[in-house]
Amino acid sequence: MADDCIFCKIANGQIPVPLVYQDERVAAFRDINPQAPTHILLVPRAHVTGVPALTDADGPLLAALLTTAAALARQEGIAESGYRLVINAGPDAGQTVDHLHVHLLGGRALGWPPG
Ligand code: DGP
Repeated sequence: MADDCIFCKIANGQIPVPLVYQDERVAAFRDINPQAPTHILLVPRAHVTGVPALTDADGPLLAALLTTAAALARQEGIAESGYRLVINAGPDAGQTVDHLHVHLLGGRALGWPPG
């Protein structure tokens, strides 16, 4: 856990944000600035700065993030209508929090290409 990381604090309960899911590896909570009717962030509970920091050893963590996203999409009722998973990496992609996070977006038609 990184002392100055907001997502570490949320994922580990130091900042009281309602979690929509948690287990030993993954936590999920609603985005503070939702871009769609469903906008959930899934994060590892351990601090990982982002995609560029991933290694082969993170395979099980990535599988857990994606399967949890699929389960939450079913729970949100958007599995059939469709949804998008987004991981922003670096400034051009608009990454603002340096803790790996998967955006789960759905509940409306999402444009392509993204802005
Ligand atoms: P990104 O641009 O991919 O780094 O997305 C970061 C997202 O995190 C952004 O959509 C807003 C969200 N966010 C930032 N701070 C907080 C917070 O304190 N609580 C919650 N729930 N979401 C946050």
